[in-house]
Amino acid sequence: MSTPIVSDPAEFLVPQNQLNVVRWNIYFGFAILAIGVIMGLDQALNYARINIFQYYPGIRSYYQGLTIHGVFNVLVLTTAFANGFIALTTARGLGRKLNDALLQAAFWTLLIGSLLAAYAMLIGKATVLYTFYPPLKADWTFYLGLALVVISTWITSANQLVVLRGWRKEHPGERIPLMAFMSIATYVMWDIASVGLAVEVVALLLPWSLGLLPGVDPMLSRTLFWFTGHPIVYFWLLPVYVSWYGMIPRQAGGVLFSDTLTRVAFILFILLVPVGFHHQFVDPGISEGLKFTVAFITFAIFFPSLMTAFAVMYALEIAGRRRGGTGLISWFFKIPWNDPSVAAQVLAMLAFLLGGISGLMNASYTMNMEIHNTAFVPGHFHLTIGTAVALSYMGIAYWLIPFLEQRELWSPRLARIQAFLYFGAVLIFSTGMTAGGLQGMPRRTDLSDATYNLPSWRIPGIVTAVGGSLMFVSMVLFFVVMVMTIFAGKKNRTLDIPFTETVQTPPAGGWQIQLDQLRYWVLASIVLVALVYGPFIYAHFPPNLSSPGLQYP
Ligand code: HAS
Ligand code: CU
Repeated sequence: MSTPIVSDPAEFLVPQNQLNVVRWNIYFGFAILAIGVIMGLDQALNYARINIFQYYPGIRSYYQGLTIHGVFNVLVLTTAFANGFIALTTARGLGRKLNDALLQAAFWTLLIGSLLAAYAMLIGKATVLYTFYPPLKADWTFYLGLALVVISTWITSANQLVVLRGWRKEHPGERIPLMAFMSIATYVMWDIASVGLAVEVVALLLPWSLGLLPGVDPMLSRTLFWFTGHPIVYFWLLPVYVSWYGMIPRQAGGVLFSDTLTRVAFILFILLVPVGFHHQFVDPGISEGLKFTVAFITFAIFFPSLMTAFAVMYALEIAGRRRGGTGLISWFFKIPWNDPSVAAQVLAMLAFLLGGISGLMNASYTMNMEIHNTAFVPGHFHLTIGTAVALSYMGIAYWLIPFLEQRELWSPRLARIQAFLYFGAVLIFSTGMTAGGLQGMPRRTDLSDATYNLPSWRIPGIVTAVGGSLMFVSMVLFFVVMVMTIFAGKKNRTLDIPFTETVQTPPAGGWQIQLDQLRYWVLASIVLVALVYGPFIYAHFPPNLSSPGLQYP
């Protein structure tokens, strides 16, 4: 006997007006992705020293294109997708409608913020890359825009907590349904993690760009940025984990074996927020002891993903065996590979195995000395955010857009081809980047115009460009399938969210019920944050606001 992971398995329907807001979040995110992807083609070709940005209307430099690529793909798309998708999974998980005003407010805040940032980047007044390290200076509209994007996530989080409170009143003593637990834990983690970025932007960069502060403190700003900049990758990843745990087992025909393990994995992400210093292993002004400690916490944050790998693989194995798979690995070929939603997401998982390995390499202090600021790093993150997350978004879209439109997916075959093409392409692309990075090929460098080059970068550069171009072709196919589904998909009014079942109901007593007390985990996380970041902030206070700004033309 297995148990659904939502409160109201048969009956609850999210109201249509709320589904509309979810839909606009998702469509806005994908529209932004389309622009980001066009910029990406230039970045990939640049590694083969082919320069095409001058054919892009309004784009003046490689760096301007790179800024748009980064900000659109990893800051705007991810937030829009999470705000829409996780609002939906929270409502469906708890079997309750969301708060209309908060849902609307989150969408408009995100939209206005994104447009402000887009405006600054497009007019060439914010060529600062997605990490916007000062003393590189952007127009105030860029910083204000990003602040609004972050605020939209807080509004979404508030919405979840309001709905959860209502649910708890009506279900005293009950365990939070797993799908809602995962969704809420994702935003609770992010609420803690986003504080660094918020302080950096609102207290330092925005007033500086408005001329209210005399200068900026690059060291402090970078540290505040990376306080958020590491856990932000889990804000991108965890909505996908909601799908991998909460939907894929069902879609593949399997079942999730442990409710408790799933909750513990999400809680570990809340606990282990303060690892951002692993992006600053080469920065001066941070003690070796602190770097060493953070290297260890980074290895610890490997575990929730290893737990996920184990749990999801087992769910897939159950599915494969139910479908007649036998032996050690043949079950793997029995899962429904012809379902593009499953295929895209399982391919995304396979890429994440490689992305995880390269993450471990980055996190290893001595290895980091070798690869930091080289193409190895984008080689790593195009397997993680660029595939584990992005290809999963596409896989989710292959049921979500039909669900939102109540139409069938247009050409599942093309969608399948798209997923496999993307997977193959990204493997080529990342191989080029990783191999080049090991030879010192730099990241974030306009190589087509650089006066220096090494012969050993030539082949990796070409491989990167070929892989990136194929990724671009695959993305075009994705958008074709999406647009055709919206306008020409066959009407079908019976579709629902595919939610998983677990082998057992979550225990109603014992230590497991403490897992739902999110406040304990938040408190523990804050203590750890204070221990890791407290000494640094204390030593760097008051900020040294003496650095003048630099503006890239
Ligand atoms: Fe990272 C840099 C370390 C995960 C994204 N990372 C970046 C940057 C980005 C990024 C964007 O320690 C660049 C930032 C910049 O612009 O400078 N990263 C890690 C570690 C992990 C990790 C230890 N990263 C991610 C994720 C990202 C992401 C997730 C986006 C979503 N990363 C680093 C470090 C740097 C870094 C350093 C700084 C480098 C530098 O010097 O600049 C870990 O969380 C990874 C854990 C993952 C696993 C894999 C689990 C596998 C699963 C799939 C299972 C497969 C199945 C299929 C079920 C342990 C869950 C089954 C089928 C079969 C039969 C096999
Ligand atoms: Cu990191």
